[in-house]
Amino acid sequence: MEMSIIEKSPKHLRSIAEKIFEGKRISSEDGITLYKEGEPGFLGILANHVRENKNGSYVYFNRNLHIEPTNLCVFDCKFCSYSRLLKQKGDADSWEMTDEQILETIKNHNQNITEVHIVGGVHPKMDLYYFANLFKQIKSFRPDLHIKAFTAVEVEYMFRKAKVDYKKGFQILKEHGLDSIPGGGAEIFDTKIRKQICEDKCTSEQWLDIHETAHELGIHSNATVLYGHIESFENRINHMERLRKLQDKTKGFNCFIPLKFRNANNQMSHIKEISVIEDLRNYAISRIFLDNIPHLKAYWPMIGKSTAQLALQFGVDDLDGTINDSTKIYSMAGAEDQNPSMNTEQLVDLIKQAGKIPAERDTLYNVITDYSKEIPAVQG
Ligand code: V47
Ligand code: SF4
Repeated sequence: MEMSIIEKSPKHLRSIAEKIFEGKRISSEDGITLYKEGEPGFLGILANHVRENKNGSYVYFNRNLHIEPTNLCVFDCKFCSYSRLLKQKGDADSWEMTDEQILETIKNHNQNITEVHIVGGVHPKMDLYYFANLFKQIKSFRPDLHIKAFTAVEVEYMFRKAKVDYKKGFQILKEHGLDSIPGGGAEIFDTKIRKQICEDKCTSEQWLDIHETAHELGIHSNATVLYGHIESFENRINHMERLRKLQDKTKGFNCFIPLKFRNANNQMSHIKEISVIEDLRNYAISRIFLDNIPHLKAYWPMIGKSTAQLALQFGVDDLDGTINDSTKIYSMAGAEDQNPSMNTEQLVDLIKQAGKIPAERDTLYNVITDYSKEIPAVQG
């Protein structure tokens, strides 16, 4: 069956498939050909081959808590449904958490979480020393809790305001407890597209420089792409090519997360969302192209649980976490699930139904529970 799909493909597609089966890197041109011509069945076989080599049949997840300190933002990204401009401060749908509220949220949360993920709008008062102090307080009562915080966009603003360079800024945050940074804010690196969808925030070069500096200091990170709006296949491949090049140098990216553009309640609502088939093809090509990034994540609060489950056949090996608070980024952008939450039992079932092996991980992919080896008491 597998061979027949590959064998009956045109010669130029078969030669790309051969490279992949031989463990060779595909070129940007190959990547564009796959986007233009690769059928889902063909791409699924190749992506699954790559994921089996890297991660076997494991599908990873973690127990995490998302905190979004504010949705007030100095920037005005056209695709963003979540942020509110400063003039909307005080409106019913804008919020600002105090440091006490953030600390209380963590203290009151289920103690078996291993990670807190802190991202939000870029508040005009966003202060490096304030957050450094907050991290210190978090670590004082949960020293083992991994703090994954601030996209490159937030970091660029915060360090610029504090008048420190990226290295110094990260050194300060790290000393106070920052462990890693998430992958947001990358959007699309192409300058022309970036200008149309998010012209006022950090540039692509700054995003890449910030991640490079973090990696040099031993701070791991993730990378994202925002796809399915006005970008071309060439733009997507160019985006991944720049990430692949940086990863060759630093090896600091843990995971790649394609983020599907959702069109509700934003300035790009006139753009139609792409199909699930296109999502699956995109996961597969990302897995094949980014041969040096160990993991590929389907972020289920954004894409939905069913598509995330399907994506496990298209190279995905990570489903983020058992989010049982509410991240609002996607519910406000039109995701089906308005209160995204899944407990461990539901996540484990979803993975098993897809014929894969669930594994709870920490942020750095050390396995905490391998579900092929034991049946632990399931906790919520
Ligand atoms: O940078 C905003 C995206 C990102 C929309 O590192 C949208 O583990 C689709 O990066 N449609 C922030 N996407 C979230 C993010 C993230 C999420 C989960 C895990 C990790 C990780 C990172 O959300 C933004 C932007 O690309 N976004 N609006 C929208 N309408
Ligand atoms: Fe602000 Fe981030 Fe929304 Fe852009 S995507 S407007 S930086 S919250």
